[in-house]
This record gives sequence, C-alpha cells and structure tokens, in this order.
Amino acid sequence: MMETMIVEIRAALEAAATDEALQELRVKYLGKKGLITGLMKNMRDLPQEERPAYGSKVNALRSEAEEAFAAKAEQMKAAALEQRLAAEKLDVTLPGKATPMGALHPLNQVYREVRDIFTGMGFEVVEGPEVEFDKYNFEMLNIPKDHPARDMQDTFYVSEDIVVRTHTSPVQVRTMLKHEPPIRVICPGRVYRTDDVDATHSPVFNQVEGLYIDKGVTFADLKGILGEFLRKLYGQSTVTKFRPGFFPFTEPSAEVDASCALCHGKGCPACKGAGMIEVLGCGMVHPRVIEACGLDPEVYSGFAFGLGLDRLTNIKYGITDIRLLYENDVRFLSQFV
Ligand code: FA5
Repeated sequence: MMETMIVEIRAALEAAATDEALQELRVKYLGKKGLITGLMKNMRDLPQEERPAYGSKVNALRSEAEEAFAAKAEQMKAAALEQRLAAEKLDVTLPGKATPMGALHPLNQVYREVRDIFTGMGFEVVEGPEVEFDKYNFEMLNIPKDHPARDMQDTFYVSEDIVVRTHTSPVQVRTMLKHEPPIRVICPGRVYRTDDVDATHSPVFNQVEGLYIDKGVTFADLKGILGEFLRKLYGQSTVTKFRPGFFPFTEPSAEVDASCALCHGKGCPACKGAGMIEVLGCGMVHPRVIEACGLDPEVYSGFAFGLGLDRLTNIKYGITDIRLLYENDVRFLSQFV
C-alpha cells in the first residue's frame, strides 16, 4: 500500500489544475486526518520489533509526498505568472497620464525678477509687519498727525497709534533704526489702503520699496541704479524719464516714467497712447527722516524708491485690469506657465 501511495499521489498532483484542488489533495494525504498521518497511527497495532522499520518507511513516504507537493506548487506559480505576462501586454503607444503643472503667480514671477536685479546690485531683502505703528508708517517719515500729506494714502486705522501699513517705507525706518550705514535694502510686501476697487486700484496690493544710505550718495546714484533696474526689467532699449514729484519723506522727489514695454514708446492702448508709463516714485531721503532714525544727515545721505508691483506686472504683460491678479481664474493664470 505504501509503495503504491506515492504513485497515486503523483498521478493526482499531475491531474490537479487549481489551487483549490491542490489544497484538497494536501488535506487528503498530509492533513491531520490524512492518509499518510493515518499510516503513522497504524504503527500502534504492530509488534514492537516491526515498528522502527515501518516508521522510517512512513517518514520516507511523507518526505517524498511533501517534495511532490512543493514541486507542483512551484510549477503552478510559474504557470500563473506566465499566463499573467501573456495576458497583460503593455501598449507603449498609449498616451501617458498628464500631471497638471502649477506655476508661479505672475506677481511672484515679476517680484522674483525685481528681487534678483536688486540683489545683483548688492541690495538685501528685508521684511516687516503688515500691522504697523503710526509712528513708523507716518510720523518718522515726516508725515505728522493731522498733516494734509496723510491724505495721499487713505489709511485703515486699527487704533489711534496703529495702522495697517499703507506702504513698505516703515520697513526702511526699522532698518535705519537697527543698522549702521551702508544700508542697501529692498522691502517687499503687501500694503493696504481704503481705495475703492477699479481697474487700477485694489485695497490690498504689493509694493517693493528700496533704500540706499551711505556717505556721499547722490541723485546721480539714484538715476543710475533705477535706470539700470528698469532696463534690466523691461529691456535694454527702455527709455526713462525723471519728473519732479512730491513725497514728504524725500527731497527732491521724482516720479519715474519708463517707455511702454509693449509698444516701446510708439503709443498703444496699454499706455493710453502716451508711449511712457509711470512706474515708480523716488527721491533723496529727507534729512528729517535720516535724523529721526538716529543718523546724522550731515554725514549720511541716500535715496529711496517705491514701486507698485501690481502695476509693474500689468505693464510687463499688458494686463489691463488689476482685478485679474486677484481673482485666481485658472484661465488667466495658466497663460503665465
Ligand atoms: C508710496 O507709497 C511711497 N512710499 C513710494 C516712495 C518710497 C516714494 C520712497 C519715494 C521714496 P505711492 O503712494 O505713489 O508711493 O505708491 C506707490 C505705488 O503703489 C504707485 O505708484 C502705484 O503703482 C501703487 N499703488 C498705489 N495705490 C494703489 C492701489 N490702490 N492699488 C494698486 N496699486 C497702488
């Protein structure tokens, strides 16, 4: 019986086609109540002297059977893999899955350009709080309380002494109070004014202001650096025009126009036919501001400037409505990828 059983097992394994069939056979022969286990139990009925020979025969049968089961399982696994490989053909000509790519907002793109131009000329980036002391936003910038110059910037007041900053000039005050010249900084950030929303105004917008204080800084430095900045931003052929202007914290002050980046001075709808567009305000820092910040205006001089990043971005890309920058309409933003 023992001799024929291994033949019987091999034949049964040969015929088994599924995992379930294999499992059934395993239970039938090798399980706790299986036939081979049963043979071992029969040993009890044999005379003592026959038991060792019988036992080793059953053990040999069990090992042979286990090997046969393992070989069959291996064979079935290989066959299943082969079948899967044959069935799952890879079509490399199918179009791939596109991952939508995000991009920097146009305001951030232009900010990075502005930042890189100024840091390339030795300026550092300094940031400051958006909720600011009236003292830093106005008073130390030569704009006393109740002075008519305050009307130039319609202000959100938090309390009598605290405002939401109307420009990033207070960051320049903070820098002068903290650091000895030479000071060369740009101050980017969000600013707030109680302006009504229209195509060119937003109550929240972005500025980049700058400050250069050292011994012997003149208006020629201001013209040279700001002219170079605008040529780097809008192209080497950009023409600049410095017109007299007024800011309480600079004297003399100037408004700077640049030739329109879209029509190069010929006149187009973006520049309303003028060929030139006002891009920034600037001037030599008022001696009173230098003094208020603890420096001697007889020793130190410098210039400051401020630009609206939103306007700069709109000019660069020919965007005619500032609201587009804040609506986050993907149809608009995806044009800047
Ligand atoms: C100032 O804020 C000065 N602090 C700039 C300055 C600094 C001058 C240092 C001289 C020396 P002004 O109020 O003009 O200046 O604002 C600067 C720019 O912000 C403007 O040219 C304009 O481009 C932009 N701007 C002003 N109001 C708004 C608004 N409501 N929405 C969008 N941009 C605005």
